[in-house]
Amino acid sequence: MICWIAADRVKGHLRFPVFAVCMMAGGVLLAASAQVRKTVALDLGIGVDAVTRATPGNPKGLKPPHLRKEVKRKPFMVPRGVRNLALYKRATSSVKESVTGDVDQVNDGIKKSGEFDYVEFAGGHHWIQVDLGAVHRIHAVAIWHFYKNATIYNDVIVQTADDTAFTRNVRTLFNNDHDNSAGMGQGKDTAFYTRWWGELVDARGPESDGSPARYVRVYTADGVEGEAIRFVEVEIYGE
Ligand SMILES: [Ca+2]
Ligand SMILES: [Ca+2]
Repeated sequence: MICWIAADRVKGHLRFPVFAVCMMAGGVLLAASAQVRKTVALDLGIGVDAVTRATPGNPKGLKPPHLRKEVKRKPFMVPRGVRNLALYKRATSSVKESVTGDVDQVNDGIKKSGEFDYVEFAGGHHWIQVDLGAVHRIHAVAIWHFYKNATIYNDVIVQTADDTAFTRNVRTLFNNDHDNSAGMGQGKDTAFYTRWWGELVDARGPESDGSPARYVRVYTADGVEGEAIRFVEVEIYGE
């Protein structure tokens, strides 16, 4: 530790110190302040004009046992500067041909839920995938399935990996396949109604500094009443 002390000395006695600066202490304080990053509430861009304000209501059919009670989502805090990295990046899917729409629609920035605002896949358990082009630290994955008519989709699983084929360093961020019907492992996350505010998957990690990812996959099976798989938009927030 390096300190300077400026003082008036009178007859060999220290009369009063004028200032003392301790570089080590200062350095520690600076380092600590650098670790505490300014966070802001994530803005998903879901203003009135951006989404379809669907008629409220819930499907009257089956209610899966792991269905979550709907409550207003708390502000989701992320470091300042975190933005949607998925927009217009390369998107692919597990199907050769969609029933309607194009896979590019999952990251075209359009989150409305009208007649032509989604890509639809035939039954099964399918995925869409976005290549961020490089490894980023991601903090959230936001998903809009078709929501004009509220639906509960089965087996929603969100994973990241280091390669496009998902063979290396596969990590699961979200899995609500409570009965392992998709065969990818039993998930502990809850089922949810599709809504205009989207489903937000937390990727901030234990240190709140995000998760490294390049490839992000979102799996979905058909709805609890047999609804077709329809993706409207997927956003991946990171830096
Ligand atoms: Ca879209
Ligand atoms: Ca299931």
